[in-house]
Amino acid sequence: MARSKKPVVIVTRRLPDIIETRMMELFDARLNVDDHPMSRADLIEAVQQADVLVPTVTDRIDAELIAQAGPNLGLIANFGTGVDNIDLKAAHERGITVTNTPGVLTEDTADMTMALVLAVARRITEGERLARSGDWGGWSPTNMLGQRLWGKRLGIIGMGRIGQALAQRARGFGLAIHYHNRTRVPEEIEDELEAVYWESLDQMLSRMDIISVNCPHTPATYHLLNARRLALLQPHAVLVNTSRGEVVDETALADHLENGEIAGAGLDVYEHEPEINPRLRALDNAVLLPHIGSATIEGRVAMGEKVIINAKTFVDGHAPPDRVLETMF
Ligand code: 8YV
Repeated sequence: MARSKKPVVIVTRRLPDIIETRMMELFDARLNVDDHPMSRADLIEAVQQADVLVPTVTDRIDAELIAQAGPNLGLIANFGTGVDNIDLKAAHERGITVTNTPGVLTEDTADMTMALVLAVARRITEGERLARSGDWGGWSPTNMLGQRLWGKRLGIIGMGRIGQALAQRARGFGLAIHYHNRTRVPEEIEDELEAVYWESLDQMLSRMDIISVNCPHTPATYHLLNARRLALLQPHAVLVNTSRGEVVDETALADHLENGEIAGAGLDVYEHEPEINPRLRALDNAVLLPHIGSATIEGRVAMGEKVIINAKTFVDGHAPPDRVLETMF
């Protein structure tokens, strides 16, 4: 069969209509109509047929898969900012360009992080469950007391775009901003956010009231918050993670929450998605969301637009704007 003249773009999940329509105009776009995560066999077929593959966080694009890529696969245009689902080294060794969608989900993810801080500190979901249960005995001065945010210390692990957007919001809630990052951010940003830099993550952990994980998942950040580091947190501390589950040792976190060694956790991401550790699911002091940190209509469309720009630029023979280099992570 003659190959279509338009480049074959295989999209592993359903995207907003407006994005799919535009993709079909521009490319020979093949959509995964049932929207289930692709099976390994389907992914192998996809990398063999595609000129451009558009995966999401639910697709594992590892070295073994990349080794089976067909001769035409030139671009992996990830629908997402985090690229821990892709073996960058294997892709680059094979001459495959990788792009992502940075910047357009910053504000939404920062909003959701702040929402989780509030939900845990002020016991919002617990209160909602009580209100719905029919068991609420009426107002009492000691009912469902949470923690005041105003005047507390927020420690942000990873002061990139999302960390900074979170800091801006948190300042409005009267939180003092502290952070740990691979490298110190420029002085003007520190000044604007009145942010205190901690070179030692361990020291920062032991001094904070709230900790937010906003760094990418890389080999260096895998289980960054392990049992030893979680033990440094104060008993009233709240931990929030909207980054990647793998950054926190989930079993150790469940131990700490069960034993009251920290006050609560707000999680949007998990080590083995879509499975959520049943021990976490059983806890009242854990607020659990199903990886929806960036899930807004506007955000998803903007992500799709970035994918289209990256793919179109690439197939037209130019360097796409959001190239991901191995050195970035
Ligand atoms: C996305 C995310 O929803 O972009 C990311 O890195 O974690 C999410 O907000 C998802 O990854 C899309 O693939």
